[in-house]
This record gives sequence, C-alpha cells and structure tokens, in this order.
Amino acid sequence: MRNIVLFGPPGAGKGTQSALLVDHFGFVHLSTGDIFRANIKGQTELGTLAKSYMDQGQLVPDDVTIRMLEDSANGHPDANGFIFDGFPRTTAQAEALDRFLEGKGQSISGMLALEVEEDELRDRLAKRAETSGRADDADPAVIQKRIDVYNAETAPVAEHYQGQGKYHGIAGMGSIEDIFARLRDAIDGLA
Ligand code: B4P
Repeated sequence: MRNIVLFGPPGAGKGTQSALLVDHFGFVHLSTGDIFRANIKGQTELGTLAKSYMDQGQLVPDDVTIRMLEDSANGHPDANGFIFDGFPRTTAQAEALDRFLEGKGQSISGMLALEVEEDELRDRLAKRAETSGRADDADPAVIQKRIDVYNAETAPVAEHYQGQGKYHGIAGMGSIEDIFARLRDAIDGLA
C-alpha cells in the first residue's frame, strides 16, 4: 500500500493533480481544504471556525485540523492507499500523521512536492478567483498572506520528509498533463 503526501504552495496544483492521481491509482483522496470548504458550505461549527482563518489566509489551528484528518482517514478502513492533499502543512501535523499511520502499521511512502514560481502561483489563484467563489482567492493581499504563511510555516515540512529520505521535488510548471506524467512516474518508482 502506498500513502502519498502531495505538497506545494497555494495554487501549485495539488487539487488538480490529486483528481488525476485518484483516477489512475485508486487512492482515497483526503484534502483538508476540501473538507473545510464542505463544512463551510454545510454551516457546521467546524466550518464557521475554519472560515475565520481561511478568509484571512491563515492556517486553521493544528489540533482541529489533525483531529478532522484522522476522523476522515478512519472513515476509510478499506483504503488501498491515501493521497494527502494540503496536509500536513505544519511540522506538528507531519509528526501527528506519522504517529497516526504508525498506529495502523503504515507509513508515508513519499512526499511529492510541486515546485512552482511565485508569479505563476499568483496568476493561477487570481484566475481561479474568476470562477471559484473562494474568498481566499479574491483578494491579492490574502493570496500574498497564504504564500507568506506557506514560506514561514509549511515549507519546513519538506525537511521533515527529507530527513526520512522521502522527499521528491517535482517540476510543477507546464501543462497539467506533463506534470501528471512526472507525478505518476515518481509514484511508480516508490516502494
Ligand atoms: P487548499 O484547499 O489546500 O488550497 P490551495 O493550496 O489553494 O490549492 P491547490 O494547490 O490545491 O491548487 P489547485 O490544484 O486548485 O487550502 C485552502 C486553505 O485551507 C488554506 O489557505 C488554509 O487556510 C486551509 N487549510 C487547508 N489545509 C490545511 C491544513 N492542513 N492546516 C491548516 N489549514 C489548512 O490549483 C490552483 C489553480 O491553478 C486552479 O485554478 C487550477 O485550475 C490551476 N492550475 C493547476 N495546475 C495548473 C497548470 N499546470 N497550469 C496552469 N494552471 C493550473
């Protein structure tokens, strides 16, 4: 069984590529961003809390996010591998994910990190704002805040997996099909 962390800055294409990887490999897809957005839409207590952070470009607190991710994963006892999209985003989340999988006799097979230039990220998110209805895409100041939070709090997560020899940088510029082919080949190469 392979468990993949799909990593990268906001707008790197994690959600876009996850959909293609799920089709190809049959992973269960767990996107913390999608779960938060579903809760916002359903006007749950979690959604109200998450929205207050997301609309500012901030991360939702670790304790809430970790509990939610673990509950979601536990909802798929028969999964033949997970793709974690947008999680972990802090070192504390990465450590919690390791402990959680270890408790199930599993581990992360590899982190695939999409590498995209900042100007391209800003362009993609501004373009997505035209159709997404996402408050966090609509304001350039919030987009910049998300990129800054990524650089300060999320980028160090790569070191966690580098230390385990599990980090794989993937060029995230170019066509969606070409990037998918790079990710597919990298996953095929994982034990
Ligand atoms: P996410 O939902 O994870 O969203 P994202 O980082 O903005 O986007 P992603 O990388 O998936 O980009 P996409 O494929 O859509 O996070 C949103 C917020 O939720 C966070 O800011 C945070 O507040 C909160 N959150 C989520 N997880 C959390 C956690 N673990 N802890 C705490 N808080 C958390 O691509 C973007 C756009 O680019 C799309 O329009 C797409 O069509 C386009 N695109 C994709 N690939 C392209 C390509 N190759 N060329 C051109 N355009 C491309």
